[in-house]
Amino acid sequence: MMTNPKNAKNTNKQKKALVSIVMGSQSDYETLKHSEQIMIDFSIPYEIQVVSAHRTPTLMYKFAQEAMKRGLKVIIAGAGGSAHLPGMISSLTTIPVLGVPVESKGLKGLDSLLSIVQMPAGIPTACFAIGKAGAINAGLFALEILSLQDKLLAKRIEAYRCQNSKKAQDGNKVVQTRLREKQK
Ligand code: C2R
Repeated sequence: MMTNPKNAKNTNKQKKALVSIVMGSQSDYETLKHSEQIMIDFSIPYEIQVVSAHRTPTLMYKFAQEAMKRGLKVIIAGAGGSAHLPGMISSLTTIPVLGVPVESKGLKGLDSLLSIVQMPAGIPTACFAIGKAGAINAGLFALEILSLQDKLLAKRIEAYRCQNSKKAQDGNKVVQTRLREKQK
């Protein structure tokens, strides 16, 4: 039976954040709120804050160096333009860092994408799609990492995918009905 992830019980009673969502500026929240929503829907303990490699380098350094000790398992880092934040955090911790390129005004996020994706060998930093799709997928990918140690969470992710499949099939029914009407 399919379960709605929104109604699913919290599989993780602990309150300590497992996932940290960081962004270069408050203006990135419109994008990173989609990663946050995934954590809310799946009842994953998370934290979210503005940390910038450029504007608050000391804070970024402290955050990355203490991340492991604090029990974080995954970091989602979103930034736009000259997006150094995900790579810089990766260089300071071995916790997986999932980079989300935020759409920039000038170059529509291509700059952010290239800044995150072109890491030198040795400092792996995942890079997702620009904007909302990337933020959602980074959230889901974080869940998939956590689900390696949590079978119930893995089942809930499967249920979420079933729901997406059903939505796509329902969409196809609408398209096919329109087609039949046009062919009458
Ligand atoms: P403002 O809207 O505050 O001017 O920021 C942010 O991620 C944001 O998309 C504009 C853009 O600057 C980005 N920024 C970075 C970093 N810090 C801020 N790319 C960083 O450390 O990588």
